[in-house]
Amino acid sequence: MPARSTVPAPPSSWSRITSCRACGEGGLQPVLDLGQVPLADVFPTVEDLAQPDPVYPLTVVVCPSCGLLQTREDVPASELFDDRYLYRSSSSADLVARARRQVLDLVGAGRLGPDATIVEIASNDGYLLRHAVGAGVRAVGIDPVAALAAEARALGVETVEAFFDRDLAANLLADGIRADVIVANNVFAHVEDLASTCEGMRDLLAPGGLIRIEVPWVHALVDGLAFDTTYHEHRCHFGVVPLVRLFARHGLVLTHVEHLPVHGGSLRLTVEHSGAPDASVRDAIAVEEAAGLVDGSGYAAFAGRVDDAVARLRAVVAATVERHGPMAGYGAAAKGTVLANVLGLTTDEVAWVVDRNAAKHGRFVPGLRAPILSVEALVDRAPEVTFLFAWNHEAEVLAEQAAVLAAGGRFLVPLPTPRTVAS
Ligand code: JHZ
Ligand code: ZN
Repeated sequence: MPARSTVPAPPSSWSRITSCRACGEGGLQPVLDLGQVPLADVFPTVEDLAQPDPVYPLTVVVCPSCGLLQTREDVPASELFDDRYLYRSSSSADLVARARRQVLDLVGAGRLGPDATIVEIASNDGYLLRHAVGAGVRAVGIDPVAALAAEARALGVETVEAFFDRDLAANLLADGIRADVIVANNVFAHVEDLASTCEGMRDLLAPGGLIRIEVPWVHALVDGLAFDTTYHEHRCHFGVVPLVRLFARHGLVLTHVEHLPVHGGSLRLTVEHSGAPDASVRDAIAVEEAAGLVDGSGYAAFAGRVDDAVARLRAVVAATVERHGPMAGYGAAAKGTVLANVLGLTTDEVAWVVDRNAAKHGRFVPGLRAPILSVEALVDRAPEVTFLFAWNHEAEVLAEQAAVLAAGGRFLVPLPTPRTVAS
C-alpha cells in the first residue's frame, strides 16, 4: 500500500492575492490556515505515484471592505480544470433530479419556451441541459474540459469548450446566441475574474431575462464547520452581502435568494438586469449580520473552532481504528482530499475509498494515496466502518448503502461533530 508522500509545489505554480477578488481593495484579513494541501480535485494515476503529490499552502482571508471570504493562494484555472478534472455532476442522483426540476419549473413558469435559449456556464456532463433539450428548448452549454463537453454532446447538448468571460459572451452574441436564462451552478466560487464573468452574463442576458446561480453559502461553511469545502478550486465563499455589492458594481441586481440543502447549505440566487431585492434577500442579510459575517466578528472564533473539530475527529479516528481496524472511505470528494490531508490520514486509517464516479476508479486520493474503487467494494470487502467523506450526501449514500448497514456496517460522519451511523 503506498504511503503518504507530498512535496511543496514549485513557487512558480501558484501566487498569493493581495487585493479582494470582488472589490479590489487591499488589507485582506487572515481567517483560517489549513497548512499544506494538495489540489483537491486532481486525482493522481498509478504512474503519478512515482512522484510525491504536490501540496500548496491553503489560507482563507476576508475582505474588510466588502466582506467576501476568499482563498489567498491562487492556482491558475488551467492547472485546476484540465482532463484530470474528473468531477461529474451526474454522480449524484439528487443533483440530477434537482436540475431536472429547475429546468421544468422554468418551462412551467413560461421562462423557457420553444423560442427561448438557456445557457449554462460550467455545464459539466450535461446533467442539467439534457432536460432542457428534452423539453424542446435550445440549450447551449459552456465548459472548458474537453472530456465533459464530449459527454454532454453525446446527450445532445450543444457545448462550447471554453471558460466563460466577457469575451466569450461577445463571441456568443456575435454568433446570434442571447440567453433568456443563464444558469451557473457551483461554478461561481471557481471564477478567477468576477468582474469579467458578471459583465459577460449581463451582456449575454436578453432584456427581461433571468440568471440563476447556485453557490455554497458562507454561513453554512462557518456555522456548520464545513472547513473541508475550502480548497484552491474554491476561490470565494459567498455571502449575500458581498454578492449584492458585487452584482451592483456590474450592472446587475440580486432580486431573490432561495436556500438549498446542497453541500451543507447553498444559495440559489436570482439575478436580473433591474428590479429590487425582495424580503428573501433582506432575511439572508439579517442572518449574516447576526452571525457576525458582515462586521467580521463571526470569523474571529472560526479558526479555533476548526482546530477543536480537527482534534476531536483525530481522536475519534484513532479510537475507531484501534477498535475496528482500518476504515474504508465513501466519496473521493474534493472536500475529502482536504479533510484527509488536514487530519494527516494514512492508509493505515483509511485504506481505500469508493466512489460512484467510474472516471475516478483506478486513481488515488491526493496526499492520502488510498486507491479509489467502485462502490460495490463495500459489499465485497465488508469493512466494519466507512468514513463518509461525502458527508453532504449522507441521506443519498445511506439509502444506497442500506444493505451494508443491515449487514452490520457502520458509517462515520465526520462533520460538524463526528457521529457513527449504524442500523
Ligand atoms: P460532492 C464538488 O465538490 C465539486 P466535492 C466541485 N469542486 C465544487 O465546486 C463543489 O462540489 C461545490 C460521489 N458520490 O458532490 C461523487 C458517490 O459516490 O460532494 C463525488 O465524487 N455516491 C466542483 O467533490 C463525491 O461522492 C453518491 O451517492 O467535494 C462527492 O462529491 C453521491 C451523492 C456522490 O463534492
Ligand atoms: Zn472586497
